Amino acid sequence: MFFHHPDIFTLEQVSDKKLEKNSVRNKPIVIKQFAKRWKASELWDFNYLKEKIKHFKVPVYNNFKSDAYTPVNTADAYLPFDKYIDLILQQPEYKWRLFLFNIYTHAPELLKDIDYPNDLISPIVKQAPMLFIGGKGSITHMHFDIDMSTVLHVQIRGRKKFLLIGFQHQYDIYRKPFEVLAWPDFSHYSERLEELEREFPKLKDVHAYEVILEENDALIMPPGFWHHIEYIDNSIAISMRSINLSLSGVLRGVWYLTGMRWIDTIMKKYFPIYWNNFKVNHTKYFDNTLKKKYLLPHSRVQVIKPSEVN
Ligand SMILES: O=C(O)CCC(=O)C(=O)O
Repeated sequence: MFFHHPDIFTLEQVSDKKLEKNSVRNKPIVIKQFAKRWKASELWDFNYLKEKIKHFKVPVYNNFKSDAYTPVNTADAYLPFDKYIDLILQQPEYKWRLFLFNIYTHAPELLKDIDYPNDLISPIVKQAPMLFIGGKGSITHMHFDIDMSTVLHVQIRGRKKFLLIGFQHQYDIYRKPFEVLAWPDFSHYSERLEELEREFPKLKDVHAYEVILEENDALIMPPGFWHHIEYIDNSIAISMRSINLSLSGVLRGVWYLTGMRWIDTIMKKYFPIYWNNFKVNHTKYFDNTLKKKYLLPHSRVQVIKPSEVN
């Protein structure tokens, strides 16, 4: 993999309109100390969020990569928010994530602590400011956002490391057919790069960006950008999105959100082995070794998922 740096701006440079909207197209952009003006920057911590969200049941996800049997878009568990936060605070090894929690719908009181940055990405989907929380060591596996929108990700507490790869590399990173995910597990990729490239040789052609987002920093991800995220600390972040209004963006977004996801959901539910093997056989650049690794036997033996093992 070839590593590049994103463009880095200060808030002043952004306010001076030095950041042209067009430059958001193909390269990730970091804006240092972006959220400094937000009330959230001062107010948000785990206790404050506990007071606001209380025991509302939230979807949480573990660090296991999804497999042939993982239902599409389903959380690994549902917990009362305050209990989930206590687990993060009391157990340093608790690596579970709260993913895509919509504060507009479920905690609108928090909206007064943030601003919609319409001058940066527009039109912003006002109804979709999403909260992301996770314990130190949590991992959000490599994926791209299914709606092909531009995403502004704002880090409020803690730090996170992002590995970012343009959509055009979808086959070089071995995208799973009919999914927004990739076959390789990029967990702790920095320490395992050679091993990863040996197993998945096309990764050698990939141009990637690495970003460490610190408190108050914001990251703009262009439409379709693949992202893999490692939580360096306990973390609180929020993301906002603007729909990609280009014709290809709209067509892709609609197909992915409706057709592709629907087909994948049904096939995974009723024919998981057949569907997995279909995907393996239709993954571009899979050699025989990789096929062997991921093909599942058509046996009647009951398979126990890693998440079911105590
Ligand atoms: O921060 C995370 O864990 C996930 C963020 C993400 O996937 C997104 O903003 O689209």
